[in-house]
Amino acid sequence: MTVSVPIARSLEDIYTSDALPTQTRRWDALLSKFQSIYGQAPDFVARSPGRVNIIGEHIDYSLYSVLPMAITADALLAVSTHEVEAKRGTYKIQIANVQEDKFPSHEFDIPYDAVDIDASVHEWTNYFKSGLRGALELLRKKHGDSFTPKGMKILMDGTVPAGGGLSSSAAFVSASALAVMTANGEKAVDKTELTELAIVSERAVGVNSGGMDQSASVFSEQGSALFVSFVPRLTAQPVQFPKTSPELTFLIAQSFVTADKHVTGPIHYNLRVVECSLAAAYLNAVLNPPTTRLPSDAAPLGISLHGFHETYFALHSENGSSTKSVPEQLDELISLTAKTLTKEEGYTREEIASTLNISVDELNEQFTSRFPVRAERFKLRQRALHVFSEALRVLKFMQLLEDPSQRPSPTRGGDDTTEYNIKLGALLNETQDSCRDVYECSCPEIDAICSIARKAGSYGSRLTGAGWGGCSVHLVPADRVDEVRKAWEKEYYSKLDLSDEQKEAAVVVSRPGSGSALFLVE
Ligand code: NG1
Ligand code: MG
Repeated sequence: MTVSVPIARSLEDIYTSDALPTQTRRWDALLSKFQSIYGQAPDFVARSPGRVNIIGEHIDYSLYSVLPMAITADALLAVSTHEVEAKRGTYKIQIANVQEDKFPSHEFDIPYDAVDIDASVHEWTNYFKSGLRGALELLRKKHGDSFTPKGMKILMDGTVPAGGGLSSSAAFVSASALAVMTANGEKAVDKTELTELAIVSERAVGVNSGGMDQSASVFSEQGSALFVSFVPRLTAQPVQFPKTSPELTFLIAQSFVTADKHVTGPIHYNLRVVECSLAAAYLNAVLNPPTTRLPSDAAPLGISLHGFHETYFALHSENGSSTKSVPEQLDELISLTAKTLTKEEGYTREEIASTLNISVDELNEQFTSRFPVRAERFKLRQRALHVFSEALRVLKFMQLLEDPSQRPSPTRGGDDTTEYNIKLGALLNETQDSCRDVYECSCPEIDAICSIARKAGSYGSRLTGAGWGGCSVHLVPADRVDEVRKAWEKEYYSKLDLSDEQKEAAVVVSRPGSGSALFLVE
């Protein structure tokens, strides 16, 4: 079944009521600024939100399921395709940003057949170009090589903070791809196609990303979190939190430590992607029969820990299908990993290559040539242990949300809710511990924010997104929100030198928002 990106009739279709007044002002400003820059009204606005990840951190690129939700903050692209003249054989893109001092305007004459992106310079329009490139590839597949792209006038307004773990990049790339598809006459943009092309496109900007952010940005529905799975194919299922009293809220708190994947990728994000693929290859070489090859899949480097997982149980069960439940399988993988990957200090390229029975050059070619990484040793044990245990936590969290015998019920009295909330929160706290100690993607500031919150009444606190700074997410009952805020102010934010604007944005209560949408300007 295919589902198209919805066309919004009014802003009420897009935003929750608490956000409407601010959003209405913002959209009005966007439309009138478009008019003053380009001397005409836009034809449409393409919109895609940021996301917060509730649970399932750093496992999407190993193809395990995750549970994010969209936030209100988003990327908007107002677009017109009228009267855009360009040199022969090219089309013109004029692109401006509402925050023109930070993000200067550009004009590009782009040849029909190739969109050039220089991922080595960090330039804001690269995200648009990567959405453009992906969308055009898809359009060409559909309409044939004679397809000629339309020129576009664009004004962008993004409210997702960059480098904050709320996925400004996926919001921007998804909104861009949606804008390009629409500008080129695509009437109903398929959500799965849009998501898949946004995932691949974002890799063009130099990050080896998984698919969680783009899925959350495109598929989310107001009021629900989203259970995203990547195998056998991309699926996204809305999930509701039980109504409890006091209501459970998600607080998002900024650390104001900026983590820029484009700068630190080689020692952080991209390195983790490489370590996970190497761990999959290593476990396969040791635990599966000789010459077993892992299936190539949608993971950034083409093989994944999930691929190892499936291969292992197919080869180690009678008639190729395991009778164990997935949680039991994950438990088994955790103990197998602990026994097989014993080197706490990590593995050198030579050690891994010799186990894989390939040369170091071949290893570099296969695993570290596409995205640069810098490491002497690869911590395969810790990375695999985090991934399998985090995949298991996601399933446990989902079970708490979905299993009627686990959900709080009115007949079981009020204490029932507290006990339930403690269970949900404990899983989030375990994720944080694993991110900090095993995956090593937290930082002291995030650790501090989490412990301050827990002391003030949060059930569960952890980093969200890639980590190494950025944002954190906290499960807090509505009647403790003020206390948590005050504790952060006193023990964390007051010690930083923040502008009023930053103070304002430091903490937000997040309600699950809606995903990508198009708004046609009359
Ligand atoms: P952030 O840095 O929050 O955009 C990144 C990846 C995700 C996922 C998380 C960690 C991109 C676009 N996104 O999120 O796919 O791997 O880290 O769970 O790189
Ligand atoms: Mg990002």
